[in-house]
Amino acid sequence: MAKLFRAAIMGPPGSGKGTISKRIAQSFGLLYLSSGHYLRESIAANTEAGLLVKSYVERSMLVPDHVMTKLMLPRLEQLSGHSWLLDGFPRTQSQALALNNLYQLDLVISLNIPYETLRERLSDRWVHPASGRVYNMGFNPPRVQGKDDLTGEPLIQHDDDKPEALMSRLRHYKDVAKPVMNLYKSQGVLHSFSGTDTNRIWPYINSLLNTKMHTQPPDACQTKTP
Ligand code: G5P
Ligand code: MG
Repeated sequence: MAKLFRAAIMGPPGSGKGTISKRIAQSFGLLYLSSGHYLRESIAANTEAGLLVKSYVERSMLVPDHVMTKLMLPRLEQLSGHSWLLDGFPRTQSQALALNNLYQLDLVISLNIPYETLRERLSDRWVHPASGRVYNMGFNPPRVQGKDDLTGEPLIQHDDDKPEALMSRLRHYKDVAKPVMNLYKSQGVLHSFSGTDTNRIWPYINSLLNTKMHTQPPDACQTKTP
């Protein structure tokens, strides 16, 4: 049986985690688990836990660690015989340590995207507040302008996606992500990719995965796109 492969992708809001994860899942057959997706599912279920989650996600604030680990870890335990890719989890040191107690990751991809690029992408972002579904007017617009695809309800733009708030969120992301990146760097599994365009970063990630999944060398390096 082929060796199981466990990976995670990290990056600030709007950095392309979801877009790249879908390509990885499709090309390499990894199961893809997105923290944002499970959070939105929990919001849609309208339970007490969902309402709590909503109060954080609506303000683009991090959901508390104990809620996140309870949401993600049992799902992984059900997938013990599978290879997988995590998108958006772990995001804090405490989440990374909780995951690390259960699984040693083979690869962590970190997306390093310039602030100006993120600002442009996120300032074009519209959200369906009840479900947390996100649209981008340039890249993935709703079918009807200003309306959610599933419910037809109006979309809104977050105050947090305005430039001043965005800057502080991105700074916060960096602070919180640093110890997580240090952990994976010390384990030799962290690979960082820099660039402004997902389609230009993708071939480098694709080729790294081809190497890792077929040979799994124990060494680590920092991969930079030009
Ligand atoms: P999410 O759902 O993980 P975010 O805020 O981290 O949400 P998001 O929006 O999902 O990030 P992404 O997945 O990094 O962004 O990027 P994406 O969706 O692929 O691309 C962003 C947009 O840019 C898309 O519209 C895409 O089409 C477009 N795009 C991609 N590439 C390009 C390109 O090359 N060019 C152009 N022009 N456009 C492009 O988390 C949501 C919330 O849940 C909570 C937090 O509150 C978070 O805010 N949360 C957690 N809280 C605590 N701990 C965790 N582990 C949490 N995980 C989620
Ligand atoms: Mg995403």
